[in-house]
Amino acid sequence: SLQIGRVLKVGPLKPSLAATLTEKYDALDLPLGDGRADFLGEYAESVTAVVTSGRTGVDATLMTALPRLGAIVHFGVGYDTTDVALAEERGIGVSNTPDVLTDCVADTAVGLLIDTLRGFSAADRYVRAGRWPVDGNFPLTRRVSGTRVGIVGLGRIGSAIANRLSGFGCSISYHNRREVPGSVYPYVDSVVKLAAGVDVLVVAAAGGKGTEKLVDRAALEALGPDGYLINVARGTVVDEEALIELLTEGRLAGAGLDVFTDEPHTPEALLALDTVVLLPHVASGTVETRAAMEALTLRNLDDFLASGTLTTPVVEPRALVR
Ligand code: 8YV
Repeated sequence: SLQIGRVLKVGPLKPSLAATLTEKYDALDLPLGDGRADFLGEYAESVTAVVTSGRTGVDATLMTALPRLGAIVHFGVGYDTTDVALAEERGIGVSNTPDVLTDCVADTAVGLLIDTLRGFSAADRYVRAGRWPVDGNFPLTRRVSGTRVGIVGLGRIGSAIANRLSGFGCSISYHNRREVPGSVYPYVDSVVKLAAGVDVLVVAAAGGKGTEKLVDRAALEALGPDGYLINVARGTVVDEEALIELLTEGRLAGAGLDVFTDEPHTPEALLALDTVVLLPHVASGTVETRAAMEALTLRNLDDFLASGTLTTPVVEPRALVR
């Protein structure tokens, strides 16, 4: 007889998604910490699909503990917390939720850029602290329209950011793993060179081992005391220690950050800096986009359970695991 196997939830998920997985798919929650070994002893053999998010993912240890696993379905476009190389080796399919969040993430990048250069969050704090009548006009800030912007990672999201900023009369250039064929924007073959020629560097590259500290100390130094860094990708793509040091010493003008290396923790040193705008990883966080991400997550799961394929695969499932 055909045995579909179990769906396993790994890590915290959007509550409505978690509820649907429980009610419609009889999915189980992987316990955190202590109960995990006992749970795996009982259920590991039956699990064929995992639903997780970029926050948690499936590492080599968990993947190895699930011998019949056929698909890892991610809520989110990023999947750097999952060992994709091992999944590929084992024929385990991996999916994400591309496209549906591109607009909101690009909107956030532009909003964060404007906030950082114009100091809106700092100005808001100024008003709330009652300083306007006491200290007078807020200090002058930096013009956004017409600035030179370098995009690190000209994928779906990077391109959407570039298109939006073109509307602000910004001159756009980019760095990418490889030159993007047909792109109207000039390609620069290193991050350091890109940083040296722009006012603002916007990070929109995928996370993971291949991009760790891609924006390194040398790139941040090249950006310089009048330069700004905006990051809506992953904290790991930037040398965070160097970033903090340069911001603290005034060797970078400012930064707008939606992502950090150790979320949900944010480095203490950044909290005191008025030149920095800090967001709690909200770029895709609208009602509309999160609903679309949820629907696409479930479509991937349905496809896998029905036919062993994925709707939006980053790794195609090789074996039909039932
Ligand atoms: C989060 C994101 O994943 O899609 C991504 O890669 O970083 C975000 O959309 C989302 O909050 C789910 O964890």
